[in-house]
Amino acid sequence: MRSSILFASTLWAATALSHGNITSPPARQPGPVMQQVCGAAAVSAILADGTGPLENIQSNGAADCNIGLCKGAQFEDNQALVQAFAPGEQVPFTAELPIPHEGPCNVSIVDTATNTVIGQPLLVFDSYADENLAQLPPNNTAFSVTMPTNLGTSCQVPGECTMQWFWFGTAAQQTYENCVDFVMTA
Ligand SMILES: *[C@@H]1O[C@H](CO)[C@@H](O)[C@H](O)[C@H]1NC(C)=O
Ligand SMILES: *[C@@H]1O[C@H](CO)[C@@H](O)[C@H](O)[C@H]1NC(C)=O
Ligand SMILES: *[C@@H]1O[C@H](CO)[C@@H](O)[C@H](O)[C@H]1NC(C)=O
Ligand SMILES: [Cu+2]
Repeated sequence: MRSSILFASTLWAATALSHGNITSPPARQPGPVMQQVCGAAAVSAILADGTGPLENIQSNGAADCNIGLCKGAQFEDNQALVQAFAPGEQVPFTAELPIPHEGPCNVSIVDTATNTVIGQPLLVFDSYADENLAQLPPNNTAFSVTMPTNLGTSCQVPGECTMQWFWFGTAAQQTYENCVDFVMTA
């Protein structure tokens, strides 16, 4: 009995804490504007665990709050984090995956006004964060993307585009997102 209670609480801790996020480049954080748009509970959920899935984040239901884009984190709270990348530049990423969940992952450029992907994804893992492997491949936590050379005048204004890391743990049914705000330099 005691051991099953212990087991259950260990499981609970495992599902409640620490799943994964991007550690570099700097990615969007929650802030006061997110609190206005999505409510205090959504901000608290991210502050409680910055590696948790979207499914742990409760929206206030407002039309302007989209937890599915950057976990609801707002550009206005993150203007100091905007990166500048050149066409063709290789951008290295690091991620932490304290609790891996096997599933697809990708990095794509998203038009923030419409929440649509621009062009092709920059990187695709058909199988990412596979907890059944003895060790995760090194490219799960250190990878790089090549910035496209065909964006034209898109993504030159801060906030227009964001680079979103997206991972879905298939069995866990958990979705992870982080957004790196950037501008393309000419
Ligand atoms: C990643 O999670 C950690 C631990 O909760 C948090 O301190 C950090 O701000 C998170 N980073 C991002 C970009 O979400
Ligand atoms: C990224 O992966 C998710 C999960 O499989 C998928 O829903 C989404 O369409 C993918 N994005 C792109 C741009 O391929
Ligand atoms: C990551 O590394 C694994 C193992 O070496 C390889 O099979 C896979 O193609 C790599 N994926 C990407 C997106 O680079
Ligand atoms: Cu998880």
